[in-house]
Amino acid sequence: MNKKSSNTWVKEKIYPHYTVKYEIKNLIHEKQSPFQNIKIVESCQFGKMLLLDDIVQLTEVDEFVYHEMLVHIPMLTHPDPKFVYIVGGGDCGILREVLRHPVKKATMVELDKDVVDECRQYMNIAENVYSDKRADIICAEASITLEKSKDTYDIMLVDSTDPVGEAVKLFTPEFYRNAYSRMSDDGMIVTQSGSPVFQPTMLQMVVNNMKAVFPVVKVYTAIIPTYPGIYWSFTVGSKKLIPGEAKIDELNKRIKERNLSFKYYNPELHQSCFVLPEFVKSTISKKLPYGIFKSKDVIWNLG
Ligand code: SPD
Repeated sequence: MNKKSSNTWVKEKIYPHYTVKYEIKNLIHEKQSPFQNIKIVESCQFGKMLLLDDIVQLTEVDEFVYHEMLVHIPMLTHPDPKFVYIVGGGDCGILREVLRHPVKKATMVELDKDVVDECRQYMNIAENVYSDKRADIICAEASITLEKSKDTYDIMLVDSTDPVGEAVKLFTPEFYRNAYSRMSDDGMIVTQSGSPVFQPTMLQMVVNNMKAVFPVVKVYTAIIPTYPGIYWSFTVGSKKLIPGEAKIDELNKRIKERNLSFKYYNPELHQSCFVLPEFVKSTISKKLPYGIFKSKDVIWNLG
């Protein structure tokens, strides 16, 4: 944090010459967990914010976009998702959205127990999930837990930090292979795949690695003001269902049956978010030797 005259700011440093900074009213809580630095701040513009190692993970003002788009695209593409596996997601925003569907069980596996505890105490974005009998919150390494699991899941949602440190393994073909083997026949996995503008190599890697495992791989995007570049990508790997081809009438029927309403998602957007600009199409069409993640290149690489 930077204190200058009467103003206090938190900064997300993206490049040596490009930093995004947020003026804050106060630091609500800070903790060094065994895995990362956790900060929860009250910002002047975006309400409460969660930063992990000084990277913005969510803000009260725009978290709904990320959480709705990561969850409802696959959950509404699937005719009847009952078992869901969430990788990461310690702030529980993803779990909150999943539990709005009539699922039987949502298993969330977050590595850092401190993120779960601190967000529960100070962020308050998902009050109802902790007492929901369908939610199973496990604090452990998600890929190892999945490897040992004998259960089958309809939907898997990877709500990770960027692929640095512990998170790197959640973007590899090995992880996707493991996920494939634990998935039902019409199952699918979605991961956040970074900024198409600032992290094209990350997006390429995710698409390449998923294509090594899944017959259907599709990229979609959303507008998330507090993520660098604002324009954000998600990538789906699916065994057979094609998320961008879901019919509006069918989506509306499912929304009604499941009694859902949204702040960002709607069926028209469900279709249009798969329409990509030329530069993104070109990024994801490039073949790369899969499985290679060099943080320096993958995180902030202009192309
Ligand atoms: N560059 C930031 C990417 C953050 C992705 N995870 C967000 C977690 C919100 N539940």
